[in-house]
Amino acid sequence: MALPHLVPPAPRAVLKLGRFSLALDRPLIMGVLNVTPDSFSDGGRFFDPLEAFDHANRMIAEGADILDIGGESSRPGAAPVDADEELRRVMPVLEKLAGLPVPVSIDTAKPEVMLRAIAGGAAMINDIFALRAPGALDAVAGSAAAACLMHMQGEPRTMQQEPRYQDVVAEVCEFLAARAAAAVAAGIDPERIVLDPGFGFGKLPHHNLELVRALPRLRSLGYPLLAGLSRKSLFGKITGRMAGERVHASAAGALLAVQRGAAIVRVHDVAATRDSLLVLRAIDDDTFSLE
Ligand code: HH2
Repeated sequence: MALPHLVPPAPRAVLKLGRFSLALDRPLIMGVLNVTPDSFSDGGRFFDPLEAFDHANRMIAEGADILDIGGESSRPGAAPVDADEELRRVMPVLEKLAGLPVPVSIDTAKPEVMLRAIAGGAAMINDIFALRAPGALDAVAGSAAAACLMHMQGEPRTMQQEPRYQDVVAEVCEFLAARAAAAVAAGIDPERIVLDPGFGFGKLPHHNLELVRALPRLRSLGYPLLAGLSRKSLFGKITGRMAGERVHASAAGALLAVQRGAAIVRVHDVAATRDSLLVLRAIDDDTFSLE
């Protein structure tokens, strides 16, 4: 399949998210805040809104540029959650965080949740279904919120059973280009769109590796890329470690994704990621000040 853009466009200067505008001249760190009992690596730890608030402040102090609150786990086999329950989990935390100087993203695929979250101050909607639910495009288009459009083959319950691709990179490119076009056609400002290949979402380990290698090609679609590799099972396969012990592998993964063109890394371990990205910057940018 011919790619829609063959020549990489000039890198975009900023990402607009609600009332925020973040410069893209350095990689951004999105800190994960799962307000769920069952997320794959931190389920139950921040279910209490006060615990969630403390963790959010810790991540900001460690260098998070964006916080991503999720009220429903997308791990294979996770129990689905209805919109009322998702709102019950997410809204009290959003209310406490909306006044902070860091944009808050809500990880949801439900238009009802999107609308309430945006009204409550969310600056970004991070949708693993890429705004495919009926009403989702309009929910975001009627606002100033940014949108992260992610690729997934299948749906979370069954996505890891037998993912198949002829050419994983071409298929992910084609999907993301089509979703970005649908978002722009619905009225979402291109400066508010982020694309994500969806590591681990209907992908075998070798598919994930191919997609990391192909980040420069995905970048040629013309939108900032988000990479969500943190603590994922790919690193379990590579290192033999459990989810909570994948900090070092995840920091390496974030670094390598940024080197290949990711603009945002979605991570659980903000301090480790920040340090690894600072080392990269010190080496790559000879104006980086060590004084
Ligand atoms: N990964 C997860 C959830 N949301 N969103 C984007 N854009 N990209 C990702 O790679 C991504 C995502 C899965 O991680 P986590 O939130 O820690 O787990 P769970 O879905 O079990 O809550």
